Amino acid sequence: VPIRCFSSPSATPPSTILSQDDLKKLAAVKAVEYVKSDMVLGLGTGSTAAFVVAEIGSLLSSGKLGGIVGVPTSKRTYEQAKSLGIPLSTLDEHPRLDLAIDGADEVDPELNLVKGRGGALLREKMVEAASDKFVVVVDDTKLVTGLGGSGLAMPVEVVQFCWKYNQTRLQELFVEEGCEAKIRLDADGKPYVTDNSNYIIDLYFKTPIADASAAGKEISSFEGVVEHGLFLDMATAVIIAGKEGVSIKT
Ligand code: ABF
Repeated sequence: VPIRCFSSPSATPPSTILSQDDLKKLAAVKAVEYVKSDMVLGLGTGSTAAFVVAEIGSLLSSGKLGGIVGVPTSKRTYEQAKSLGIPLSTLDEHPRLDLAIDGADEVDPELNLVKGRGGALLREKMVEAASDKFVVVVDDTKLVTGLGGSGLAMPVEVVQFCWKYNQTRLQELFVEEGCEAKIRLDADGKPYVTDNSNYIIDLYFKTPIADASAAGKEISSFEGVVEHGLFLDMATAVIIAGKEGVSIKT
C-alpha cells in the first residue's frame, strides 16, 4: 500500500509516495550511519536487513567504508553479502562484534522484539547477543503495545524429533493468551527446515503475552526447544520509518 511521506529528516521530498520497501530502505540507510570502517558487523536477515547489506556493499565498493568484516545471520544473507564482496567471517573467528543491524517482526515500547518470521532466529540471536550494539530497522507497521499482539507468528525453533510433542506443550503453556501453535510449512507443504536443520513452531496469540520474560524462560526450559523469537533487552536502538519520516528510539 503506497504511503505518503509528508516530512522526513532523511531529506525525502515532502509528498513523495513511498512504498513499504521505500520505508524499509530509508530505515536501513539511516542504520548504516552507525557503521564505521574496520568494524566487525552482524548482518541481519529479511527484506529490511537486505537493504542494510546492500548499502554496506555499496559503501565498500565506493571506498567510503573499509576494513569491514561481516558475520551473516543466515545462509541467505551469507549469499547476498558474498555476492557484494563483503568480507565474511563467523562467531568462531570473531566472538565479539562491534555492531549488528537487523529487522524485526514486532517492537514493543521498551524495544523488546519478536523476531524469526524469516526463519533465522537462532543465528540472529547468537550474533546479536554477541554484539556491543544492536540496531533494529523496521517500518512502523512493526510497532505493538505488547509482544504477540500483532496476531502474527511468534516463532520457536525446535528439533525435528517429536515436534508434535513440543507443539502441544507450547500451546498448553499459553492457554490464557488463546495460543494456537502451528508447524511452519514450506511452499511444498512440508515442514520448513531452518539453516540449522530444525523445525519452527509458530505461536499465534489472541492477546499479547502477559509476561514476555517469564514466557521466554518457560519456552526455553522445554527439552527440544532450540531457541525462541522473543528478543528481550537486546536492542540498543530501533530505527523506525513511517509516513512522518524516520525516527530513532533508544
Ligand atoms: C529478520 O527478518 C527476522 O528476525 C524477522 O523475522 C524478519 C523481518 O523481516 P522483514 O524485514 O522482511 O519484515 O529480521
